[in-house]
Amino acid sequence: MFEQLPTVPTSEELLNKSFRRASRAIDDLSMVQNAGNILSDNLSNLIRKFPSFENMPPFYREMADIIAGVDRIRISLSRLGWASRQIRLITKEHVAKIKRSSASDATLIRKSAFGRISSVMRSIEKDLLFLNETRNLLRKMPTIDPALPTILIAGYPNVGKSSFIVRITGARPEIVPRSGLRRTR
Ligand SMILES: Nc1nc2c(ncn2[C@@H]2O[C@H](COP(=O)(O)OP(=O)(O)OP(=O)(O)O)[C@@H](O)[C@H]2O)c(=O)[nH]1
Ligand SMILES: [Mg+2]
Repeated sequence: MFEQLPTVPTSEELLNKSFRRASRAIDDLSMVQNAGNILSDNLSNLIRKFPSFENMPPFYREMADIIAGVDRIRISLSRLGWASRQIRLITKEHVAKIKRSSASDATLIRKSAFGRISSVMRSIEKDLLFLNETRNLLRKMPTIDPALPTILIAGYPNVGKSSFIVRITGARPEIVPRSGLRRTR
């Protein structure tokens, strides 16, 4: 379910990548356009890679809710969407300004665009970090096929759950004798 989630880059990584690529452009106008497009596209792609919690089986939605909080994930994703749209607007606005300006002013306008884009990216820094942590946790979740019956073995520590699974299946879980008073796992 969550195995395909890509790593979520940091604000700085995204900014470095887009400004580095933009610096190869032939003029200020293309620099602004390239940096803006790369960033807003990267952000919308990230949002799309996260699954829709509405339509997923309840097992996964509840696991995600326990692990990270579905509402918190939704809020962070919507802030990424806001940032993507904001960067698109800044880009459009500054590209229009450059078209109307002289070559010497173009560089100043480009710098102002980069400054505003950077501050938008800084404002979603925590959301990107949170989504990356969430992604790392979600990827470790067990995959369960809803088409197959699922059996859950639950019980107090050290009562023989793993031993039972060994007897009835080919699985090899860890079996260790333990005092009932000490919870190590
Ligand atoms: N006497 C006796 N010991 C058992 C039985 N089943 C398991 N044990 C022993 O009890 C200990 C704990 O067994 P586990 O299968 O690891 O128990 P568990 O419920 O998986 O334990 P946790 O995973 O720590 O919660 C091991 O030393 C087993 O050898 C049983 O039927 N009789
Ligand atoms: Mg066990």
